[in-house]
Amino acid sequence: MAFELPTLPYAVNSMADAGMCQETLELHHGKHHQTYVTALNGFVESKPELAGKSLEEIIAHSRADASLTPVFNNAGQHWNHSQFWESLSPKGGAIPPVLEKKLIEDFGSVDAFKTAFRQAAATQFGSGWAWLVLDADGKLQVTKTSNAASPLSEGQGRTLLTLDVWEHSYYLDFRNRRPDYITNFIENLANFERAEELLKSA
Ligand code: MN3
Repeated sequence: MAFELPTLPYAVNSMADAGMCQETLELHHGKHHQTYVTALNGFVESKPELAGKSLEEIIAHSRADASLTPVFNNAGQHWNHSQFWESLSPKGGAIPPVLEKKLIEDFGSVDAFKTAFRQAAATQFGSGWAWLVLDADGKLQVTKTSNAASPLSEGQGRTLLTLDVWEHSYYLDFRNRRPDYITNFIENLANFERAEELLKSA
């Protein structure tokens, strides 16, 4: 079974007024993410050792093997982007009560969480990702990873929310102003409802 580009859970023009235009989503999902999926399927076809493995198994298998770096990069980016589309919502930004309580418990305040997330996303040098995860001790943490790495590949915990900070994710809307893209995500686009659902089911 070939890997497939997931369908976006909202219309491509649904966030145009909230800082993510249709062209950004069309290019990012339809071109960038599709390219990772196509490349991954090519590797699976040409490397018998990958046959029948799940995406998570391919990421684990290729992570520490330098000869499989291109496999890791494309598999990781497929997983990361699949998380990212689910982390966006046209009605995002509002933090529901169970998640809010847990954020206050683990960060001291909602503002402290937002500051930590902004800091992680802004200081990820070059390309990468910022994450809200539930760690092995049941505590919320903000982490960042470079390129195609993720909390899954780095063993940082269970992903609740992520933000892509590769330039292709914000250049049309925010040019070089990554901090504005990050703040807009937290305030208007972040799907905290889903993060809470994942927290509850953990
Ligand atoms: Mn991307």
